[in-house]
Amino acid sequence: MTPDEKKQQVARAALEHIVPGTVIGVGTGSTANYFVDALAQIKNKIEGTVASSNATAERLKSHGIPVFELNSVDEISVYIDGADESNRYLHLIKGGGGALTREKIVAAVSTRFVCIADDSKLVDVLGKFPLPVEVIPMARSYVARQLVKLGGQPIWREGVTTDNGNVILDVHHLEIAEPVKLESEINQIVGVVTNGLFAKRPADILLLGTDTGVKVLD
Ligand code: ABF
Repeated sequence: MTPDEKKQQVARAALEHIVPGTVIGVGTGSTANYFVDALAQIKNKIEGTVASSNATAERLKSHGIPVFELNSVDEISVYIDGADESNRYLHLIKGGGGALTREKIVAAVSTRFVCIADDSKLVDVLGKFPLPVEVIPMARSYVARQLVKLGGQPIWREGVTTDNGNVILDVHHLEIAEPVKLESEINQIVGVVTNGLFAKRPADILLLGTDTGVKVLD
């Protein structure tokens, strides 16, 4: 099975986690895109969606699926999104697609977070995938120096502006033994908006696409 076939497989499997008649959160990236396409087939079963990026909002609307502003919604029953890496405890690295801040906000509001990914994303120790950090533009160099002190090698994702008007530093060469601790340490650096570690609020369940079918970790 190709990685894309595995992503499609888990995207379809995620439909079983939808709570009918509610608002659901929808993430960003190629796996989330397959989920949006699958969701279109059952769109009448949900009240609508909140999207974690402008790109996802456009894709949802193109299928005729209602998209609400988060501030007009009281509750999100479930958030479905991909990841760049996950460990066995469902601590994630996210943000390769640049939407980490909105993804973290939607995940925080959602009762349940269902992560969908192909099996190449499961790792023993997080950090091989460079950790994205969203930063207020004027603080970029300062934040980069602080990240070096934490043992990483930050690289500015040049030419990229997030949906929130900020920049991204991708931090290479981190071996993340304590994801919850590092997530808070990076968030303490003045000028950091969010980092791509989803450890304090991990996924509740991980659906992994494999050659032998969908594997469930929770
Ligand atoms: C988002 O999409 C991210 O947080 C992560 O960066 C990415 C995963 O991409 P893909 O599904 O294309 O592998 O959920």
